[in-house]
Amino acid sequence: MNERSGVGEAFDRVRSGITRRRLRVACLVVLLLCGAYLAYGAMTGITTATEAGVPEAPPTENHTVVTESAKFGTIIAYAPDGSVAYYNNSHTKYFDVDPVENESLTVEYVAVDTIHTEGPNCASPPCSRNVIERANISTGEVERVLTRYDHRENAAEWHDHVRVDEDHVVIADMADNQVFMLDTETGVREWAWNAQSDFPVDEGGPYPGDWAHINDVSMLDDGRVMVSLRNQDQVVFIDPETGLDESWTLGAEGAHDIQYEQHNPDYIPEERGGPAVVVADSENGRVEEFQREDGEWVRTWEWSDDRMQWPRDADRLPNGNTLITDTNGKRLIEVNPEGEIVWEVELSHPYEAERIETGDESAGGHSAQSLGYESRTGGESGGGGGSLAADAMAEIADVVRGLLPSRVTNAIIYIGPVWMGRPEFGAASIAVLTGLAWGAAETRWALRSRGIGFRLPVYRGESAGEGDGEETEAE
Ligand SMILES: [Ca+2]
Ligand SMILES: [Ca+2]
Ligand SMILES: [Ca+2]
Repeated sequence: MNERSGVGEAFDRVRSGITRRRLRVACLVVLLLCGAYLAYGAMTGITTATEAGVPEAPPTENHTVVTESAKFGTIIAYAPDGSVAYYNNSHTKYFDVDPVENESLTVEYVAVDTIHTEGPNCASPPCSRNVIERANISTGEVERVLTRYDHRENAAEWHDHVRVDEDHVVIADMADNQVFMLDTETGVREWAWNAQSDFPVDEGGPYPGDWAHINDVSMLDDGRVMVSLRNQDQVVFIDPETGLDESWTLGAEGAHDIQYEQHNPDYIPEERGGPAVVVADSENGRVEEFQREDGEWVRTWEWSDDRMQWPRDADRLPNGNTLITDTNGKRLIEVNPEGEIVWEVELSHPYEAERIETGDESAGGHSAQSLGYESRTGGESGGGGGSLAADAMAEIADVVRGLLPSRVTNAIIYIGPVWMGRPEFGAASIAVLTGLAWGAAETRWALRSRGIGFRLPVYRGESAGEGDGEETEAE
């Protein structure tokens, strides 16, 4: 008996030794393959950190300008033939960009510099220096319009502004949860609306750190002011005289089926088929449009494909198409009413785009309803980049994206390497999961060899009392 069981134990040991070795080799091979794939991505991926890395765009009518902000900031303008007409990366981040009226090749933008050294305008770094500047994309000439320092870096950026006239701008001021009109000559604030006067501080983001995250402001032709409170998931309408008009509010706190941490809503008035709002529904990974019907907002259009990840701008163009920045999908696309991508350029992390000579944002565009737009969601974008491996990695990325909360996926891509697209995200996911599984297996083997088993906190049978005998071991 003893001899037999000794042989049996030896056999088990050999068998488990082979199994372990095979598992180790398999894990190592998977990690090496993922590493090779990621290294290839690092070498061949697009990065717009330098002008030389910016890809050409397909030809289109008019100039296209786009800003970027993440690890580095850029403003890039494409000529109609698709060549890069202008490039600048001297600020830390670039956000809003608007055409300048009556100057077809000049744009006005908001950019931010992070100040790391103590100075007269920054007592305890890091601080933010928000600037408004104008750039002539044909001559390259840059003119500073306004500089404003803020005492902190986090959630102190200006993400949008509107020019009212030659001496006045309206600012979306994230640091103080307000929008205000500023006389750029005198520096005097002439009007302000603060979100704290209408919204409870226990809703939205953490107060006072990044509570409302006001990321967009628009001046409507009828005199109202439209404001995007990202962290409240709401687009609100303000009458400068009487304040918030709650009956017009689009979305609700936490109502993520309507919109989830949206960016860049554009208002389309009645004379162009509205009232409607076209908006980037960022955390839901889609762009959408709502039409005002009988005092309610009704969704009339939504668009996404399997690549779209954290879009942050959507402009309805006068030609009927929609220009979309897909930040973590790393591209700028133009979609037609049938839902087809008709123009596309790869970028590192686009924030906002303008097709200049077509008016600011959706100024010349008509509503999705009046243009007969067809909704489309979850369509194929053409895989990960053509190759079989890229397509397979992109498929795996989609599975992982489906399992993780969108905010987690977006945070990983935002802080991840700039070349990390959808296929690379898939490869990195496999590597992390393999590493975790391997680590867990090694830990378990090491404990077992020391005679330490471990129990799951769930036991089969009716009694879990001591001496019951049946141990459920973690497998
Ligand atoms: Ca603007
Ligand atoms: Ca827009
Ligand atoms: Ca835009």
